Amino acid sequence: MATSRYFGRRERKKEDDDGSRTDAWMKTLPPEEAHLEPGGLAARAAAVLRENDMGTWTRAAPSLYPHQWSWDSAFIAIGLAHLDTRRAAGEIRNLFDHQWATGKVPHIVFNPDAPPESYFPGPEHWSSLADSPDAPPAMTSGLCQPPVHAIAARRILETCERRGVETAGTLDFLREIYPRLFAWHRYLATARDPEGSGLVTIYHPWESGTDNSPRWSAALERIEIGEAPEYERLDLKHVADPSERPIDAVYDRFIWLVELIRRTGCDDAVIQATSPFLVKDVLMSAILVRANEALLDIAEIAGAPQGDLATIRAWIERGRQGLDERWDPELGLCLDYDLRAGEPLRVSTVAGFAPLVAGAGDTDRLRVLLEVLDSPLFAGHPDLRWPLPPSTSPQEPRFHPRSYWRGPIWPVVNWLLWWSLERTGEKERAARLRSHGLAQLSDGRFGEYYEPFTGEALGSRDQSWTAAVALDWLAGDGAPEEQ
Ligand code: 9WN
Repeated sequence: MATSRYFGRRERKKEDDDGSRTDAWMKTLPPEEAHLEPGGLAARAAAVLRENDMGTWTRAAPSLYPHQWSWDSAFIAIGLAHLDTRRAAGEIRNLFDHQWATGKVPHIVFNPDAPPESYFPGPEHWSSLADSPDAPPAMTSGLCQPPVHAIAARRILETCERRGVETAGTLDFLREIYPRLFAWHRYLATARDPEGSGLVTIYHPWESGTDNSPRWSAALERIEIGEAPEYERLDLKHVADPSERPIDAVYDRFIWLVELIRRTGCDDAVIQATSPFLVKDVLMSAILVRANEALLDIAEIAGAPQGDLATIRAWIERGRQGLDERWDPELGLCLDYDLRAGEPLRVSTVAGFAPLVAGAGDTDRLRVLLEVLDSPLFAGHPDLRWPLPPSTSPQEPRFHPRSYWRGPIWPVVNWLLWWSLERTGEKERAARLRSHGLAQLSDGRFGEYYEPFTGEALGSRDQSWTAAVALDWLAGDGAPEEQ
C-alpha cells in the first residue's frame, strides 16, 4: 500500500522549519531550454505535487493559489493516484468535507494559514457567508467549479487496477463518497437548472474555470458596476507580466459579481432572480454528463438504490439534449447561452468542443468538431509551437497569446480533450494530442498555461494540476510509479 515517502508530514515539516522551502525549491527549476526525458519529467511532476502538498489537500500553486481549488483537486487526485492512492482519495474527501448543505461543492476551500496578502478575494472577503444556514463550518467561497470529481474518483480505481495495487481501500472510498457526489450532481441538475434544460447555469465566470475567456465578454460588458468596497489586485504581484492576467475592467466586474452574490448569502433563487450575469455553460454541462456516467459506475459499486440509477441516467440524457440545442452549425461548435440577454455567446473557444467532452453525440457533428479541432482555427494553426488547441481561437478578435484564457494553451484542457477522444474511440488523434501535450511539458516548468506560438510557460509555475496530468499521461509510457 501507499508509503509516505512522497507525502510524509515529517519531511515537509523539516523543510518548513528550514524556512527556505520555496527558495530552495525554485533553484531546482530547470532552465527554460531544458528537455526532460519521461523518467525525469515524472520525477519532477511528483516532486511538484509533494511540494504543494498541505497534508490532506494540495494547494493549486505554490504562491499564486495557496488554497484548495475544486476542479484543480479533481485533476490533482488523478495524478496522485499514480503515487499514493490513499492520498488521492483524501484529496477529494477533503474538498467534500466542505460541501454546502445544498450539495454545492465550493470552488475554493480556504487555507486558514495562508497570509491575507497572498490571494484576493480571500476568506475575509467571503466571511459574511458564515451566517448562511447552508455554509459549512470552515471558510469557503460561495461559488462552484466544473464537476470533474466523479470522473477523478472513478479514475483512482482504474489507476489502482492498471497498476495492480490493492483496490479495497479505494472501493471503500467510492462507497463513502457516493452520496456526497450524488448530492453535488443533484444540486447542479436542480438548483442550477430550474428550467430542466440539461445545462448548468453559472453565476460568475470563475465558476466556469475559464475565467477570463472571451466566452463571457459580451455578458460582462452589459454589467453596470455599483457601489463596492475598494480592493487591491494581489494576483498581479505573482506574475512577471500583467498581460498574462485579466485586465482591470474585467476584474472589477468579477469583484462586483462576488459582491452581489455574497449579499444574497448565496441563495440560488435570489441570485437567479436578481443577478445581471446568468449563463448556461456548455463545457461545465458536458463535464457533468461525463461525470454522471462515472457516477453511475460508482453508484453500482456503492449498491445505490435503483431510483438513483434512473435519476442519473435521466440527467445524462437531458444533458446531451441540452448540448444538442446549443450547437452552432456555422461555427461547428457548441455555444454558451446568455440567459439575461436571451442569446447565444458567439465566440470560438475551446469550450465549443463540449459535445466531444460529453460523448455519444451525433456522428456528423462529431466529424465537424474534429475538423474544426484540426483546422487553423485551433490545433491546425500553422504558427503553433505544438499542434494543441489554444484556449481561444487565434482567429477571434479578442485572441491574445499571453492573456489568461484568451489564447494560451492549458495542459489540463488538453488532458480533458485527450481523455474525451479516447472515450469516443478516436485513439490515434488522442495519442497525437497526448504526445504533443507531453512535448509541451518537457521543459519541466509545469506552467499554469503556455504561449501557443513560442511554447513559453506562463502564469504560475509548478502548478499542481499541470504536474498531475503529466503524471497521468506519463504512466502510459511506463514511467515509474510509487506503490
Ligand atoms: C479564480 C486555480 C484556479 C483555476 C481556474 C483558473 C484560476 C482563479 C483566479 O485559477 O482561477 O478561481 O484567481 O484566476 O482560471 O480554472 O481553478 O488554479
